Amino acid sequence: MFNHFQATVAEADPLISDALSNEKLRQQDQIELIASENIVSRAVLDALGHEMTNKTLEGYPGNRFHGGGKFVDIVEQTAIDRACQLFGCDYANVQPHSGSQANLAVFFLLLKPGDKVLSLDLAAGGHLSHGLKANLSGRWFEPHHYGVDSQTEVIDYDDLERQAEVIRPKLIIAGGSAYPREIDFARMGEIAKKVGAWFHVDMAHIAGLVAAGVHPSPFPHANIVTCTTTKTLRGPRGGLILTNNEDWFKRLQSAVFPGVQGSIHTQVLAAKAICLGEALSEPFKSYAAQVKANAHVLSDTLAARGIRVVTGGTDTHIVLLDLSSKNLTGKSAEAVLERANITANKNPIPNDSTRPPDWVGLRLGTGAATTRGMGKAEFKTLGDMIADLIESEVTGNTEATVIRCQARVADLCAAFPVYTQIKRV
Ligand code: DSN
Repeated sequence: MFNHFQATVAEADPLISDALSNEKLRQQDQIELIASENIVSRAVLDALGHEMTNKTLEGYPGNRFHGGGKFVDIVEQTAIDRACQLFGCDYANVQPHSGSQANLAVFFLLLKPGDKVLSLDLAAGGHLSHGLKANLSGRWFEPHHYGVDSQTEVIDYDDLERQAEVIRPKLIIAGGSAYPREIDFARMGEIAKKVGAWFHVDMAHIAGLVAAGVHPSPFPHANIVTCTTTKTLRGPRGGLILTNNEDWFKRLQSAVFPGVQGSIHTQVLAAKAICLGEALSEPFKSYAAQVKANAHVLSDTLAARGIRVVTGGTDTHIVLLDLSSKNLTGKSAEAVLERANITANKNPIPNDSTRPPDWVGLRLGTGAATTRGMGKAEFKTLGDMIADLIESEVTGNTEATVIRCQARVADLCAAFPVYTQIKRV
């Protein structure tokens, strides 16, 4: 007889069980180069599947709307303390269900509908939750965007300053999803101060690099900082909000709950606490340094093979390719890489089309494959394979290259397994 407490997914729901098993195999068999992905530790995975998921709680540690929260209080307080220690700030809210929710809470805290926001243009590497017209942030507030210099493709801070002086935004946002270079947080903080704006840094992609000290910190320049715990921080899906402003923090607590969220994802808080603890460790510092070193190798290899790297390189885990001179779209490059079991994503580059199928950018990131243990030699191999695959797509003669790369990827995946070796039936 079916036992609610004992039946495994395979017994309870074969359809979903198959999808889960196949996803696990996919992760073992493909090399993940999507810049927003990573591979969490076994400890983080265990926490995500823990019975703590059954607990409903609203409010904050020691001040809840439901009983029975004493163990979740330990988890949440630990996550808060570790986040503050890791990023060198005084206050952290660890409850946001995602980076976009964290950003929404910041908007709710600091803005009134119709207020002006100045953020990085999406095609220049910004994020949809920073004022894209199709997103609530762009509908309820007045979005303005700064871009990058047409030659260097790096943020033109003088131009940003001129724009800020004319627009007089209430909030200036730094950060995004596909900006591969270090951001001058000090300069942006000065510009915000000069025009009377608050300065918000969304460090979602680079949080792990900041945590490890291999990328400058937004503190003390930013008034408020958000991030996901997912990407280079290598934790569960979710967000954080950090600040040094005590007055704001009290209001921020209510901006998150009940402002934009209800009850917390208790088991995710446990996973966040674990990943933040991991990020405080020495091995994580070495990991983050390797992520950057691998990105340099990947970028240099592709550039040497005649593929244009946006901004001419990278200071982070992101390598953004411009395929326009190859007459290829990011979509077609993504597809040929996937046939060879290398996963990446099409992305806009500065001044790209607004239509995703026409984008000429391909975004690569080194976070996940570095977690598997791949180093410079493997990223040189990957760079050469990607160049070969792109060239084969240009000539329209992909078959032999795809087959050769599939074999090489299989060797690499076997040499750098994820979790334990997966049993195949
Ligand atoms: N913003 C999306 C990305 O960077 O891929 C998801 O986090």
